[in-house]
Amino acid sequence: MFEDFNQKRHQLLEFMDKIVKYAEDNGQSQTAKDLQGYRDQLESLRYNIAIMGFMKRGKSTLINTLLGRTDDKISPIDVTICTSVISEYVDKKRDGKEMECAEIIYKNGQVKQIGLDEIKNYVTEDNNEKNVKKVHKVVIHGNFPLLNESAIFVDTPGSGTIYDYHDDLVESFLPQADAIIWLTAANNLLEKGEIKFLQLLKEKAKKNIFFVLTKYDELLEKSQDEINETIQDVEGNIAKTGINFKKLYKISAKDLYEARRNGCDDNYLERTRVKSGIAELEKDIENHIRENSNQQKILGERIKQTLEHLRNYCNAQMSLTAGHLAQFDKDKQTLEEESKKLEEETATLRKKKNDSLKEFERKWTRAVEKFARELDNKADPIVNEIDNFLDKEGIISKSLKGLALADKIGKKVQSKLQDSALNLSKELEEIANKLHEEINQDVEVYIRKAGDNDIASKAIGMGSLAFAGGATLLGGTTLANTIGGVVTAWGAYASTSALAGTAGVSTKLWAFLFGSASTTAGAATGTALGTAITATTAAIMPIIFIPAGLYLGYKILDQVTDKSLKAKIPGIVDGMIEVSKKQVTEKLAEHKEHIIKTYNDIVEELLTNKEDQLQEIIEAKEKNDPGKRQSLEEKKDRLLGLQTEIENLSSYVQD
Ligand SMILES: Nc1nc2c(ncn2[C@@H]2O[C@H](COP(=O)(O)OP(=O)(O)OP(=O)(O)O)[C@@H](O)[C@H]2O)c(=O)[nH]1
Ligand SMILES: [Mg+2]
Repeated sequence: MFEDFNQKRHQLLEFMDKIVKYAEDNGQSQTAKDLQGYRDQLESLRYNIAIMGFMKRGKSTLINTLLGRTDDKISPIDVTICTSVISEYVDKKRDGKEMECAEIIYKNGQVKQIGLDEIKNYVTEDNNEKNVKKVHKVVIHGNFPLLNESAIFVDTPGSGTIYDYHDDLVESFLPQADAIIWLTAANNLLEKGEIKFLQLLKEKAKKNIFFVLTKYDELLEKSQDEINETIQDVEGNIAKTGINFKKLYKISAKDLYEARRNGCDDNYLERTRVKSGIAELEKDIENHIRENSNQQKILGERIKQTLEHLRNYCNAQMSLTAGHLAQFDKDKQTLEEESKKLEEETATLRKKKNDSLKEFERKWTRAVEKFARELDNKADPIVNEIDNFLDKEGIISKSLKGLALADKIGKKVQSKLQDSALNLSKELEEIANKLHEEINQDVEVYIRKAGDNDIASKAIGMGSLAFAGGATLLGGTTLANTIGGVVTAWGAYASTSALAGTAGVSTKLWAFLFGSASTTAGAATGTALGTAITATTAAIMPIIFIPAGLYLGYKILDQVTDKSLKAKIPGIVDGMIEVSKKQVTEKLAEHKEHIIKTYNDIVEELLTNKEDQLQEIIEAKEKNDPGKRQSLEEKKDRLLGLQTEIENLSSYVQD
C-alpha cells in the first residue's frame, strides 16, 4: 500500500517539475519558488515543525530546551541578533547516524560535515554576517527524543531585523512548514510586524500553529494588570486575524534550559519543566507529532494538499490567460470596427465633397456666362455714352487730349461696367464661400472626430501651399501684367488701380468670409481660400481696364477727325469687350479648376491620411505583439494539458 503511494508520489513529483517550469517560463519567480517548496516537501516525506517569530523572542532557547540540550551548540543563543540561516534538526532515529553531527549544505549544492561545536560559525550573524559563507541550510543530526523518524524541527532567523533577507528566508520556507511554533515574548506588546506575520499565516491558510508566549518569567514579575494587559494584547491580536486559535502557551524556556545547563538534579528539573510551561507544550507537540507524522498519513495529506494547490494555481492561470486572449481579440475587433466605420464615413464625405464641387462648378460657370452676356449687352449703351459725351464736348479739344480725355471716357465706361464686374465678383465670392463653409464643416467635424492634430496641421500646410501656388499663377501681379499687354500705354495708372482694387476687395472679402473662422483647421482652409479669392478678384479686374483700350484707340486716331473717331468707337468698344470677356472667362475657368483641385486635394489628403493612420495602428499592433495571440493560445493549451494531468492524478491518487 505504501509502495503504491510512493509510486504516485513520484508521478506527482515529475508533474510538479513541469508546473515549476511553467511558472518560471512565465516569469513568476516567487510562485516558482513556492511550488518548488511544495515539491521539496512532498519529496522529503518529513513533517516540518518550524519555529518562527520576531527576532529575539527566544526561538533558539526554546529549541535547545525542547530538544533536551544542556548547551546551545545546536542553536546558539545571544542577546544580539543571532540566527542567520535555516537549521533543521533531525533525530538519529530517522537517518541512523552514529554520531551527533551537522551538515552544511551550501547554496551551490556542496555539503560539508562538521562537529556540533562548529555550528555557530555558520548560523550566526556574528560569525557569518549576511551569510557571506553562502549557506543554504544546516542539517543537525542528534539525539532528539521529542522527534521521531518523520518529524523535523526547523529553526528560522528572527523576522523584523535590519537584515531583510531574514524575512525573505522565513517567508520562502512557509510553504514547507507543516506545523508552526510561533513565538512572541511577554516582555513587550505585539509589534506591527508580528501582527503582519500572523496575517500572512492566515493568508497562506496555515493550520497547526502553536502560539507561544515566551519569557513569561519576566512578565510574572510585573503587576497583575500588566500581566492581563499583555495576555489580552497577544490573544486579541491573534483572534483578530481570524486564525483558528485555541490556546496560548505561557512558557519560561530559559528557566529549564539554565537548570539543565547547570546540571540540576532530576527532581528539580522535572518541577521546573512543569512550572516553566514546557511540560504542557512538550506534551501537546508530542501528541501532535504522533497524530500527524505517520509517513503514510503525511504523504496522503501532502498529495491531497499539493493537488489542491496545483489545481487552484492552474485554474487561476487559466482564467487569467483566457482573459488576456479575450482582451486581445476585443482590442483587435474594436480597431477593425473603427476602421470600418471610418471607411464608411470617408465614403460619405467623399460623395458629399463631389456633390458640393459639382454644385460649385455649375453655379460658377453660370455666373461667368451671365456676366459675359451682360458685357455683350453693355456694348451699345457704352457706345452711346461715349457718343453723347463726344457730342457734348463738341470736338476733341486740345485741352482734352491725352490722359485727361482718356480719364473722362474711362470713368464713364467704368461706371457702366463696374456694377457687372462687382456683381460677378460678389456672386463668385458667395459661391466660393458656400463651398468653403460646406467642406470646412465636414473637415472640422472629421478632424474633431479623429481627434488628430497631425491631420489638421498637414491640411494647413498642404492647403496654404496649394492656394499660394494658385495665387502666384493667377494672382494680381501676373494678371495685371497680362492685361497690361493689351493696355500698354495705360501702364502706370492701370497697375496702381489694379493693385489698389485688389487689396481693397480682398481685405473686405477676408473679413466677410473668414473674420470669424475660429479653429485652426478652419483658419487654415480659410487662409487658403482667401488667397484663392484674391486671385479671383484680380481676374475680374481687366473689366475696369477697358477704358484703357479706348485710350489706345484715341491715341491711334489722334490725327483723324472727330467724325472718323466716332465711327470707329463701336468697333473699338466691341473689340475691347470681346478681349475682356475672353480674358475674364479664361482666367476664371482656370481659377475655378484650381479651386476645385485644391479642395479635392485637401479633402482627399485628409481622408487617406486618416485611413493610413488607422491601418498603421492595426499593423503596428500586430507587429508589436508578434505572435501574441499564438503565444497566448499556446499558454492556454499548456495549461489545459496541466489541468488534465491534475485531474488524472487526482483520480489516480484517490483510487
Ligand atoms: N527571561 C527570559 N529570557 C529569555 C527566555 N528565552 C530566551 N530568553 C533570552 O532572550 C534572548 C534571545 O534568545 P534567543 O533564543 O537567542 O532568541 P531568538 O529568537 O533565537 O533570537 P534570534 O535568533 O536572534 O531571532 C537571550 O538573551 C535569551 O537568554 C525566557 O524564557 N525568559
Ligand atoms: Mg535564534
